Amino acid sequence: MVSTSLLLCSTSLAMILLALIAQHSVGATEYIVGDENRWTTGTNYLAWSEKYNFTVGDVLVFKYVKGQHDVFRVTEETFRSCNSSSGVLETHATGDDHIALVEAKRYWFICNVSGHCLGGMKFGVSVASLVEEGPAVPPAALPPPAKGGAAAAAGGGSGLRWLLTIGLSMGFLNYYYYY
Ligand SMILES: [Cu+2]
Repeated sequence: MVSTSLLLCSTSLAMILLALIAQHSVGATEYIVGDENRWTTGTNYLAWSEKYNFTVGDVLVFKYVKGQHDVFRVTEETFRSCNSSSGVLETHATGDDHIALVEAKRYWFICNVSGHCLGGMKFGVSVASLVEEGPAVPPAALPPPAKGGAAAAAGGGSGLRWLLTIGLSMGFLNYYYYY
């Protein structure tokens, strides 16, 4: 009885750890802009953008009827003015546009169909680096602070490897002690 509950307990812990690892190592979450409303007029995209915490590697997916809308990634100034005569960084118009958030910074988007930006088809997102959004590990278990961006990213990686090692060790211990 005791050994069975021990087994269940440590197995669940190992599974939780592995789930954490999977979630963080995959990294790229796809977000449908506007959720079920998708990319269209009459949706509050400011409210939508505040529902999620975006991290580097995530992807925004703009879904709409091709020709009815488009997607312009713009500067903050153009986002605010809705005047796309300048400040346009990239444009998309397929109706199924996937835009990867590759840098930790703010991204700004508008629809450039006449009147749509002023009507509310515009939003910005703050994209956090992977290090700031690291796994929920007690401070003592984290590797020592690394210097610089690249080194910090590598530090996050070794934290995940540490978790993986613990998870796998628990699996092996279970195997040897209870079978
Ligand atoms: Cu539009």
